[in-house]
Formats: sequence, C-alpha cells, structure tokens
Amino acid sequence: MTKPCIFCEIAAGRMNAEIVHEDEHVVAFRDIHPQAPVHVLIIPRKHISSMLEIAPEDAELLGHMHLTARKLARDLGIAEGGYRSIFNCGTDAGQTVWHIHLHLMGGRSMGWPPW
Ligand code: D5M
Repeated sequence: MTKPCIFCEIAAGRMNAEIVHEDEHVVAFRDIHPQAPVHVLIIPRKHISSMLEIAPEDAELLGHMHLTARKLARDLGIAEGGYRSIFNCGTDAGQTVWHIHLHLMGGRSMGWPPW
C-alpha cells in the first residue's frame, strides 16, 4: 500500500498540525521545523504533487494561496517588516514533501540569494 500524503492527512484533519487558517480551498499551519520566527505553510486541499503539475484551471487556487499569505502576514505581524513567500519545486530546490506548499516566512531579516 502506498503511504498517504502527509499534507492531505493534515488537510483532512487526520494528522495534527498547528493550524492558523483554513477555508474551503486551503489550509495553513506552522512548519514543524521553522526557519524564521514566523514560518507557515499554505497548502491547497487539492493534491498537487509539485509546481510542475499545476494546470491552467489551478490559476485561481494559486492566486488564493498568495492572497492567504498576504492575510496571514498581516494577522501574524510580519507584513510591516517584510516576508518571503516561496514554493520549492523539485529536489535541487529542496522540495521534500510532494504536495505543493507555499512557505510564508518572516520575523527576521533574510539574505539573498538563498543557498
Ligand atoms: O518543505 C517541506 C516543509 O514541510 C519543511 O519545512 C518541513 C515541513 N513539514 C514536514 N512535515 C510536517 C508536518 N507534519 N507538519 C508541519 N510541517 C511539516 P519543502 O519545501 O518540501 O522542503
């Protein structure tokens, strides 16, 4: 039997996570290995394994993910100082969970480029 997708399990409420937002289309929860004082993952309820797999019909969903990041940045107090929102796509980019997730990070100053 194939292992269930952990982010689908979180979205379905079958696995614990510190949820900070949920609606019909997305769920947002604290990253288990935070890399910044605020580090949240925003995921679609729909299973999409990587950003290579997004389709034209997902455009509205992806826009909603970014609007959710903006809302959470304000709610969690990182909008003023600035925040980073990123998708890692594929192994070289550091993707480890194969269900797309938008990292929302803030609360400290960050360097560029990321290594
Ligand atoms: O990011 C995957 C991220 O997912 C990584 O920062 C850890 C986080 N993670 C993994 N499992 C969990 C659970 N169960 N709860 C919360 N956060 C989790 P990537 O871009 O794929 O490297």
